[in-house]
Amino acid sequence: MNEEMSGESPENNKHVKKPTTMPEKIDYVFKVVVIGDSAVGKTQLLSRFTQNEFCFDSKSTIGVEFQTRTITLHSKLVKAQIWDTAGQERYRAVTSAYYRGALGAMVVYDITKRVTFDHVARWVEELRAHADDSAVIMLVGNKADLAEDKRDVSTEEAIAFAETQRLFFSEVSALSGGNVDEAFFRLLEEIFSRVVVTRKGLESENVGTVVKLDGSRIDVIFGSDLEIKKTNELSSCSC
Ligand SMILES: Nc1nc2c(ncn2[C@@H]2O[C@H](COP(=O)(O)OP(=O)(O)OP(=O)(O)O)[C@@H](O)[C@H]2O)c(=O)[nH]1
Ligand SMILES: [Mg+2]
Repeated sequence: MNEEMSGESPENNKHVKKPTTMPEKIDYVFKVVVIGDSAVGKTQLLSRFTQNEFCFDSKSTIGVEFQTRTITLHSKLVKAQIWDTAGQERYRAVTSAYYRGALGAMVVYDITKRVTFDHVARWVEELRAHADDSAVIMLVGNKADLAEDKRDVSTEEAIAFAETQRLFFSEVSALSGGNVDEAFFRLLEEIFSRVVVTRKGLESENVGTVVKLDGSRIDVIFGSDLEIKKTNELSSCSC
């Protein structure tokens, strides 16, 4: 008997179970931090990657925020937890807590502002001082949509710098979305192979103690000195 014939609708029939949404089973949580000078486009890169959105009137970030996107890598569900903080010096009193537990980092500069590229070495230094040695680092030149008229840092120079510092490199545009997914996926793939594949190899060889990094082990920062917002649960636009 179908619903129309019986006169019963799922709402007035107590015995009809409402469909429940099964919580997704996350296999791994990867924390990635995004750093770089103010106004290079860090927040908009996160918005583009996690929500496919862009805001022209983006406000400077104050404190710390994170956004997440769940992706599938090698048949595993990976939650990328991407952390964003202020590039402005006066808001940056939180360094070690921010870097704690990060498996990857994006160091962002603006290809139209030379000074933001000149500061990359300092950002990498800070990262290496605070983050785990095995963290995967990617240098990201943002605002590639402005490359034709306003470029101030050549791709060749950035590649040469990335090579000397052993960083992955990508030029992207948060505005157009060009290369954004590719850059994040490349970083997350590399984390996956370093953290998951390497550790599995070690497990199978029985070398040392291997901690499986899974959904139950998230290094989330809590502290009274930090202002932390999970932005993608607040509003659809980060402006
Ligand atoms: N043309 C262009 N503008 C961009 C791009 N990404 C960001 N912007 C603009 O650059 C400005 C700064 O972007 P934000 O994402 O707020 O920069 P931020 O690095 O997070 O800055 P802080 O939070 O101060 O550290 C905003 O006006 C954005 O609209 C891009 O890919 N292309
Ligand atoms: Mg910001």
